[in-house]
Amino acid sequence: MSARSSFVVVANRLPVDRVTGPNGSVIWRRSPGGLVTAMQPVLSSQRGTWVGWLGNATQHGAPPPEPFQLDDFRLRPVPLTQEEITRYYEGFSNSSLWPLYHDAVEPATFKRRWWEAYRRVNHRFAEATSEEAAPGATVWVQDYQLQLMPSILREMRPDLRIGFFLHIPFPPFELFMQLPRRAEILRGLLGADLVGFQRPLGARNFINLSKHLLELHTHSNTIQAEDGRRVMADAFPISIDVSEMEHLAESPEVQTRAKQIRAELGDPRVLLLGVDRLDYTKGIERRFKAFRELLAEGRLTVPETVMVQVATPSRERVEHYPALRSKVEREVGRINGEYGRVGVPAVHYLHQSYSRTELAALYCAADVMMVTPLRDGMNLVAKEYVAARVDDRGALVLSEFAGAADELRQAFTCNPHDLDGLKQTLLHAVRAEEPEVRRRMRMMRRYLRAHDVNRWAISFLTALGSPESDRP
Ligand code: GDG
Repeated sequence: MSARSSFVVVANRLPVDRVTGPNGSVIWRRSPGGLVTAMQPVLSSQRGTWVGWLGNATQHGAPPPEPFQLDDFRLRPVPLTQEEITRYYEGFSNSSLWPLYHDAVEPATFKRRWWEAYRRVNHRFAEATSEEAAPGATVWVQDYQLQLMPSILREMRPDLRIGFFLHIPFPPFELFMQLPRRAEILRGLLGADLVGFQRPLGARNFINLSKHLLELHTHSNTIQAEDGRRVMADAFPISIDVSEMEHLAESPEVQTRAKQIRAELGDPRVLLLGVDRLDYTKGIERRFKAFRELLAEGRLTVPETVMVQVATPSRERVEHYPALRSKVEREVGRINGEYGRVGVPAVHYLHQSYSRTELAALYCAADVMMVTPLRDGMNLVAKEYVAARVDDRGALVLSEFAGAADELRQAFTCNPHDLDGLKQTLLHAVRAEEPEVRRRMRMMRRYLRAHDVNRWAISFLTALGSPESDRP
């Protein structure tokens, strides 16, 4: 048995990317991201361990990778077979749970063989965690792929303090009830001491389901589980590393690049920007439709206005995603065909991944940021845009259906299902006078600086009653 940790993070993915070193050797590099930034101080001070899958990066048929050290914490890989990737990850996680938890904006698919793989993989994650966790350790489980893990782990290790955080929305009763194995999922989550959600509504839905589906006694935000334990459910809105984004945005490299981007786009009067994973929950199609109608009505014109849409490749082997890509690309072709000119497209569509620096430069260059998901747990892009606007400029158009709308209250909020309303909001943001834009941005920046991802981690661990929350 290894030297065991008093703090263990468990997530579907390990926070590393595979790069090829000299002579073709494999090197693991820390991948950027808010979650690892938030966990880093606790993981370092507690000699912590992160348990997760290495992604498709491992060689098929190779022996399971050994745990290894990265910076100052330990990584414990959990291997998945190709069949498990198909059934647990692409199947139950991303074709059943993901659409259902996002208001079924695309229909969820259920296959019985997916469930068996989901259960098996959750069990494997629990076993690996049990081996890594010291007596009385705190374990923090992340997200919808691992909802059975808290109860499996509790069965194996009743001494542990277990927290669970759901990054995506938790659906209302009517939707959750469609889920085959709904009671097992709920019991899985109730294995935790604390179940965290992005919004208060998610916590309420969870408490309501515990009461009506499992007939458990609930009081305020606690639930009495079947074994008599008290489980707490509450909202902990996640955030970003605000100062990292501010520093990036202030750097001469990003400032120069932002100017260059605007120049390359022909110095438009209004630059509209969207940055999303290419996912049907993000409302990319609605956004294009609103833009096309505004151009058709002459309320926006090219080249005074141009739109840049970064659509990062995502889940290309999962149902609905290839079809979404085709629809989006057809729409871009249509808009450019009708409203572009030689050398001046109306929409610059980029189906690529970019560096953090390039993203920051895009944020700094954009006059209007469009974040219009049909449903989103939080949406970190909205928060990154605000953090990047160190000049207090830029208007954020934000869907009410993103968790971020609870906090970024000075955004230009919209209902993306209401196309006329969306067009109206977009125009409002484009035409807003500078003092109004600055006032809104200043207030959102002030809020965000006081609510960064560090505070998120500390408040969750404090509510969990974990000694790890007493860190500097
Ligand atoms: C889930 C929930 C919740 C995007 N393109 C590139 C790139 N990104 C980065 C963004 C941002 C992140 O990816 C996307 O985060 P979101 O929050 O917008 O969305 P999901 O991926 O759906 O995340 C969501 C989140 O979990 C956290 O709890 O907010 O609701 O769905 O950070 O900047 N990063 C780089 N290149 C790209 O091309 N480097």
